[in-house]
Amino acid sequence: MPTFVAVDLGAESGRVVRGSLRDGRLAVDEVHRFVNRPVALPDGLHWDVLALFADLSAGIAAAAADGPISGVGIDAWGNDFALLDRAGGLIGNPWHYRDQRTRSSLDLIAARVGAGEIYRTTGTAPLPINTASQLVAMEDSAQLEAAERLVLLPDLFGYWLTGQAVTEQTIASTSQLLDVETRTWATGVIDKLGIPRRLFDYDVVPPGIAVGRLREHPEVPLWTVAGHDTASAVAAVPAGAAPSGFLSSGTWSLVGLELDAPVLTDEARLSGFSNEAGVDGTIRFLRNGTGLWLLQRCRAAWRSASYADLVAAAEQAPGFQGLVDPDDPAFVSPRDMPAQLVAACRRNGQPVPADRAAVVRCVLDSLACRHRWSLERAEQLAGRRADVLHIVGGGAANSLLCRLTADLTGRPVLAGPVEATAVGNLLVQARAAGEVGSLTEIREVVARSLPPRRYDPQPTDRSEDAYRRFLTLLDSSDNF
Ligand code: LFR
Repeated sequence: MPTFVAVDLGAESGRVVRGSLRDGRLAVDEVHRFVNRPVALPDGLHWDVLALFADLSAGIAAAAADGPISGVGIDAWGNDFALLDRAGGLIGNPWHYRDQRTRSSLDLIAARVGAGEIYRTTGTAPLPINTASQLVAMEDSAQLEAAERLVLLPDLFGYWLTGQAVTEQTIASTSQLLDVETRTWATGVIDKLGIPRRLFDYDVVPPGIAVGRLREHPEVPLWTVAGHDTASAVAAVPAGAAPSGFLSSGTWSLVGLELDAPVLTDEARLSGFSNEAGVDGTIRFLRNGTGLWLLQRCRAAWRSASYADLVAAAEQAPGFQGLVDPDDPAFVSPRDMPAQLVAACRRNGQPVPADRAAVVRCVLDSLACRHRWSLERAEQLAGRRADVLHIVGGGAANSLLCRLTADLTGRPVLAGPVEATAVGNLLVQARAAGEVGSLTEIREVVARSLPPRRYDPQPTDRSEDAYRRFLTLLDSSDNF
């Protein structure tokens, strides 16, 4: 019975998960979970990549001590990267995409390449978190001068595990520097931005190839998987025959449709949609919106409460009172998220949440409204309708969020798997090792092993009225 190990790194936590295939079913168990703690240094906000590497290595060692493993794959959040010097050494501490140094980057990029041109080439919405935005903010820095190669984070960890560095396609597509049609580096864009071309003088490889063997466990191969966590999660959406949309719900809410070809219109760009590279040449046409980050920061501010307790309290609170736009820039990195949410309600003339339960309810109602907006806009832009909406990731365990999203979108929600990212990671390895066939077959294995939970929509006058208020709120801000 082949066993694979997925390393799945999220902005809040990382985990090492083991998966075994037997009779067309996947059994998963978590071997190690650890926190991901960003560190604020005088020059900005960074990821602690050494701590992450130590933790993921400990997880792999624990899995290997338990029995033979047929492979390891690594996925992580997008956009962030490390710079390597000519000896392959790490230069500095990789930055966190929430660091504020990219404030002027979108204007700079538009001036140098043109907002329309870079979108038509890369398919990526202009966001300050993109690798391109980060690199233009670093120009003339000593670090960039010393750098010989750029690796996105899953590839950095793969390099440290095996000594072999690769550039995996799906994670590269979060850079805003990859050509969306050819899936090779967009050298024209890179040149116009004034980013050193040598950083990208490496081939881009697809998910599912052997990278090398683990230095500490020479019998174990490292496979490329869909290195972008969202790509791994969407590969594990248990989609059947009905036309469906997806919501990959975690720190971010990624709402969209899987397509065969990108949508590169100005309208798509102005609505904030990206065309991200998926497994087997698929395109994830999605909008990247703020997600459970809002709740994560509330919980941190309140210290004690568990997510389950917070959501249970919100179930009892009256619904559709104060609404906010989750993508309000005030929520990007606030010191005190609950205070910001209250202030946003007050600023926008909304009912002001009076206690924790009301704050949580405000967050979940607002996210559900945003999910509807994004799904409907994706459908208009792509000219396709989704009859059901799959929710995968941590948010699939949040029954109130799933129910509200069903009610607002008017579509049945199929929730789960919660651990879709790790499952997608494991099954792409299994396919590389010859254990599973097509992407469709991967999804059949998921549906069989971890059947989703269904929420039927029950829209009411109050939910419709809330959505109208949400639209008014969007109209009065400059967020699309
Ligand atoms: C989700 C995700 C999103 C990306 C964001 C920041 O975890 O990877 O796809 O836009 O994190 O990198």
